[in-house]
Amino acid sequence: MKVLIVGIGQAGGKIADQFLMDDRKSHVPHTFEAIAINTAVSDLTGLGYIPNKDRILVGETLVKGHGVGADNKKAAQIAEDDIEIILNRISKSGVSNLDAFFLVASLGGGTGSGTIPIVARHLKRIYDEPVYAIAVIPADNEGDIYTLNTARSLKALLPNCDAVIVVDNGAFLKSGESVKEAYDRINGSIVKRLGILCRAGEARSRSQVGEKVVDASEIINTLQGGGICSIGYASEEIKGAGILSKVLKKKGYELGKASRILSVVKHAVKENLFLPCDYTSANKALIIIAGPPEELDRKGIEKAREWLEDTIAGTEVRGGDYPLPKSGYVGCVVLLAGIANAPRIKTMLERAKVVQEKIGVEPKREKDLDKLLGGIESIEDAK
Ligand SMILES: Nc1nc2c(ncn2[C@@H]2O[C@H](COP(=O)(O)OP(=O)(O)OP(=O)(O)O)[C@@H](O)[C@H]2O)c(=O)[nH]1
Ligand SMILES: [Mg+2]
Repeated sequence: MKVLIVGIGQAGGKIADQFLMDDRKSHVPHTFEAIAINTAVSDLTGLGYIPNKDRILVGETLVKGHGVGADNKKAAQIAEDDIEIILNRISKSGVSNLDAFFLVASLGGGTGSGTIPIVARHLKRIYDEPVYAIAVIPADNEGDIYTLNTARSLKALLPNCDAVIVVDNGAFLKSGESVKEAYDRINGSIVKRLGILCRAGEARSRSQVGEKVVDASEIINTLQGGGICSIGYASEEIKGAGILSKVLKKKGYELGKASRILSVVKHAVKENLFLPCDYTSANKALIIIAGPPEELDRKGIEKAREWLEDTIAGTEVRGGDYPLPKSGYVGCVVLLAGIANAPRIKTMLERAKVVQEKIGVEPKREKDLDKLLGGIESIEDAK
């Protein structure tokens, strides 16, 4: 699958940069191309892999390269004003070969949050290829303005792109870890999970062609109908076979492979989603099992697919394999689409409404201060 990653704002740009780094190191490069959009020069300068020509500075006349300071309405206006600059750059990045656009941004700040729905709407207007968003949402403790920004952005994003893959920063935080360590881990996970998803169907050497290849159309069909989506991941190390399993293997039994596959899939769905949610409310799903070819047991993949089909609300569950001959692990990526019940999103939207009302009320303290200052003589009053 060929994908153009459009990284917007600081978080989005960093993630897009990491996609490109990972792609160029991969044995199947050029799955991902990446560009970055920002209102802040410093964020663009900090990138390491996206070439300078693909770093787009917008809003120069208005904010002079200094960013919008978490004002996502201002960012949305800038994106609308400078949309031709953005679209022109995108049209030069080999769009004719693409299978999909992935726009990535954090919804909590200003630039990424305000720009992502505008770019999505224009790309959908111009191109036939699907437009997906990877939307990072702030952890609960990040403050009111981040919550309100996220809610505003999500409201504009959902109707303007084909699917929104939500990544909850809060679900990843570990105690004792610095913010930078946490971001690096989250960003790495985004690149890893989407890398497996998008590379599984790419042409490789014969030993790496799966029995059941997941190509771009299966990913697109799963995401069709969109709404809120999530991606889970889990892996298990393949340990040396014990005596019992060796004896049983001689007698023709394949012990453990199928149950290992089922166990990693359950783990990914139940405990390791980008957005913790009621996974049973998903409408569609796609499973990719990655690992050495001899571990990719067909029956196991089928069993896992059937389990998920029985578990989720919808009935469309696709499955495939991704052979990685040298890997010591069996891993799986599970894409859940059309999630109807995401309590984390509901709570966030409810909180955003309260914040919005709070902002609408004139701060009382300021009024009191005005009244008190009114009684003080002015410094400029002539005596
Ligand atoms: N996962 C992840 N989240 C990040 C990263 N950097 C910042 N964030 C989160 O993103 C939000 C802030 O968004 P940024 O991307 O920094 O903001 P921006 O789009 O550049 O917007 P302005 O700076 O306000 O113009 C907060 O919720 C942060 O927790 C990152 O590298 N990874
Ligand atoms: Mg910024």
